[in-house]
Amino acid sequence: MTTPKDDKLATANPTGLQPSPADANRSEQAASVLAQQPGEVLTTNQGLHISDNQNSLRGGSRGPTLLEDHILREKIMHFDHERIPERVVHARGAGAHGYFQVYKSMNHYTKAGFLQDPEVKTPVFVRFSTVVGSRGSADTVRDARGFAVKFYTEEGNFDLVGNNIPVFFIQDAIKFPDLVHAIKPEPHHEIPQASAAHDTFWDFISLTPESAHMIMWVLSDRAIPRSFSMMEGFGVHTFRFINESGKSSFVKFHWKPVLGIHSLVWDEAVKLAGKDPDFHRRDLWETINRGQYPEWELGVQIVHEEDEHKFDFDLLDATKIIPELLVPVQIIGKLTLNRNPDNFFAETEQVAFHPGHIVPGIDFTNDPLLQGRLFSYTDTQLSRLGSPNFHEIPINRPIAAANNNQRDGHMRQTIVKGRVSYEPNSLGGGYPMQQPSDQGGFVSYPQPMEGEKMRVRSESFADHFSQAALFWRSQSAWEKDHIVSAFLFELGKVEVDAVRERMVSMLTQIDKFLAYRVAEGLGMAAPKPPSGAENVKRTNELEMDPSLSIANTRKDSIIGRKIAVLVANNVDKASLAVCKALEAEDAVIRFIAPRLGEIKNSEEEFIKVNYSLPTVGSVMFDAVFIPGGQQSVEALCADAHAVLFVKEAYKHGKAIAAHHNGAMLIAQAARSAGIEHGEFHGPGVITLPSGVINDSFIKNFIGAIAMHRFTERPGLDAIVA
Ligand code: HDD
Repeated sequence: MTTPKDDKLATANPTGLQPSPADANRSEQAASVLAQQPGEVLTTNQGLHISDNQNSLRGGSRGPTLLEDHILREKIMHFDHERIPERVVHARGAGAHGYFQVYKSMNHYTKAGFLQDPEVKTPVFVRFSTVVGSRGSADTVRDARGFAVKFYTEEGNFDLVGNNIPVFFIQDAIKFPDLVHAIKPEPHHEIPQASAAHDTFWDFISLTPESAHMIMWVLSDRAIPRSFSMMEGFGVHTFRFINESGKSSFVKFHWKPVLGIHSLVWDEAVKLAGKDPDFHRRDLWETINRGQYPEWELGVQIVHEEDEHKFDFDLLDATKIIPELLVPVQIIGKLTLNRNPDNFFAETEQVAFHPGHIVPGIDFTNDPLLQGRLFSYTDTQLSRLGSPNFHEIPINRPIAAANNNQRDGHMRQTIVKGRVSYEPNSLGGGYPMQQPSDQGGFVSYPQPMEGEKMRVRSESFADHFSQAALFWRSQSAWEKDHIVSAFLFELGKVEVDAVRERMVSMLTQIDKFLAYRVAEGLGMAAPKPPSGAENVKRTNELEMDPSLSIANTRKDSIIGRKIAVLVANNVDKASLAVCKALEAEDAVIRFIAPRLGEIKNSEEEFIKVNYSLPTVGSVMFDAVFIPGGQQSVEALCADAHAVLFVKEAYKHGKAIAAHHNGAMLIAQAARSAGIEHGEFHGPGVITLPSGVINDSFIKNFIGAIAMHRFTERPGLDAIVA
């Protein structure tokens, strides 16, 4: 993680409210008005000073409000129109500013300017999102997460509009409206919100075998990330890199989180939706404010043009990955998010991404999903942001100069001087004029085209199950358990038997045992897989790929991990040495007590309580520490919230540590869980019954937090938390 200090961007910051260098013609006066902080005097939109903002204009103190009240009418009118249409998908999101730096020049593969010079910091704005829910839905629902990055490069904006899952549900964009209609709330009663667990979605999926691979990812823990900064991102499609001499290679983009990939478990996700529906947004906001800047490394998988057909799947098929075992990911740079938006609406809500925003050196392929997206994104901004001038909204402006003859339209900001708004012209000296390709002007990659016009899916897109099966085989035992449970939840909510049956039948083509477990859990008999289905192992015959399992992620850091310290009056001061040690590793300490306010430690010093027990839950934290102190621990043992806190932390496999008689609370929680000898034990439960806090205790606790979760504890299934 980087520290808050430096970060002078090589280029001007385009996304603050300062005027962008791109807008040479923009009126200085308008820019300074835009840039104003809230002023001292309250005014109307026309600048009239307001003397009374408490009372509307009436005829007499008890008389009717007068239509004449222009101040009232202006204020209410503006309020009435505050909301703009939410995004048709990805409505709920959170954004942040930052920068990207390449590690070494990529000129061998691409001429893209921002991928050449390791000294250059390219400003970025990133928006993370859920896909299905409305703007007000909860963060922790089961869903793919959007991971959209706008690079403000010197050659124009490049938008990498990806997800945290490397494949998609469908192969052709013409199916997108059907997919979205199926997964959104059902149209007759608008139920359910932000959830795929209903008939129409599974009806569609069960009739759309190309979705099998994506479904496996969405039902895995990837779809309930612990944090935006602990999830991967993917460009999904195969793109092209083009170098200076015009040579093209295929490229897949990856974002690898520096903190590793970590997820919630379903029970946490469900509880968080109530305890803290803004869990991911808050986490992003707070980590940036603390200066623990989230980071991802940019990786690329490069396939030479001549190798296009060496795989037994099609690179143009967005339901397929290129397994990392077949083409390793080269790490080429780093993205750092270091500034929160000043205003959610102006920046996060109004940012407009588009996979068609590319720069010289990057180009499209014929992926039919990507091709359809190229139409959709500009089009949607017209109704969402209300005008073809959405590129003039500060967050969307390129830092590269934007000069053309597009004019007018709703909400036009730029005041272009002169009489010329056409090309070619002589009256304007010929400007702005085209730039020849050998001087940097964009030309599309001259890919040869052939064939007749037809509505057809290529035969090379026909295998829908090999990679779904590869994903399943690559999962650890506990990940497989979580996937099965997810199917049982999702399909358990389906009301039409035939839909469930078709889904189980689809699963037989992925893995017979998976289908059997799901069928059994749903109280059905698993059908036999179609003949030959089980012999299919294609994708160049890999048995598994370790990069597909989050069990293999790094587990050596506790940066940004939130540690709940359960305390009450007379907590032992010496125990609290643990807090300092964890803070030194950049973990976040929060004191939680039965009530808000302050408590006193054993030496009569005050400790400010961060949260009261009834307002939080262990689901909001990564680990629990219970310091010693007879009176403190007795108060916690008598508090049902504290007991539940520890019980849930144990159930969810979190690190739990206790000093001295702090262990009494662990025993109390175990008893409440019906554990016979009143002991929670197993990996990740660390106690120090006597003696002072020592290095080995701290080291064990830190190691346990970094592990993220212990799935092998005894008796977990039996504990109801
Ligand atoms: Fe999309 C938004 C990602 C397929 C049409 N999409 C949107 C966002 C992300 C993605 C991250 C939110 C951007 C933001 O934060 O503002 N979409 C994807 C990925 C896809 C994909 C990774 C498959 C690989 N999308 C896709 C298709 C279509 C769309 C096939 C239509 C044919 N997507 C849209 C949209 C949205 C959008 C309707 C809604 C809001 C917006 O564009 O600006 O145009």
